[in-house]
Amino acid sequence: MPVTQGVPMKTLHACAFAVLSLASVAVIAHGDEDPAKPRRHDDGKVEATAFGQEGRPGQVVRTIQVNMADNMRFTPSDVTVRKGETIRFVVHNSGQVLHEMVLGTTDSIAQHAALMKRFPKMEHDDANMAHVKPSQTGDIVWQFTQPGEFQFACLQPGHFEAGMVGKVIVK
Ligand SMILES: [Cu+2]
Repeated sequence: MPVTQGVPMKTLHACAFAVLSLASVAVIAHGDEDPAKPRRHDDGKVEATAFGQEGRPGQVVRTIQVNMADNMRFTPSDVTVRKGETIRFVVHNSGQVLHEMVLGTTDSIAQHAALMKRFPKMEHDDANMAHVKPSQTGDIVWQFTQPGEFQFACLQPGHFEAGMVGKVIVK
């Protein structure tokens, strides 16, 4: 993991600051990750957020299949879970272009979308997102620890603006 002044480049803000402060920072083009490679869970790296935290694969209680398509829609675009549940989202891309599912709060998604607009090649890969190439499937294991209404969105250029956004209600 790239480190800037001792701060893991993990959060959106740290990431943005790193991009702003290090002109020469090596950025991995969005979508270069191998979606077939499962993310390795590391309890030591789990960070609590306002919309929950990376889930433990062994605690998954439910799998939710989500499809992403070139009409800039998620299906379903609305999911409801219970507080505390660890969900595995199995995210399929049935389109011809790269799509991604990024979980967040309404604010964090809007901020992230604005950053992606400014820095389209910004490295961004975290437990709350899955970048999925055409015809492939990725996954996100997430524990919803907070009640409320959250979002998932595709932050590929233009996709969020075209309405590629969904809602998670945590009861
Ligand atoms: Cu998309």
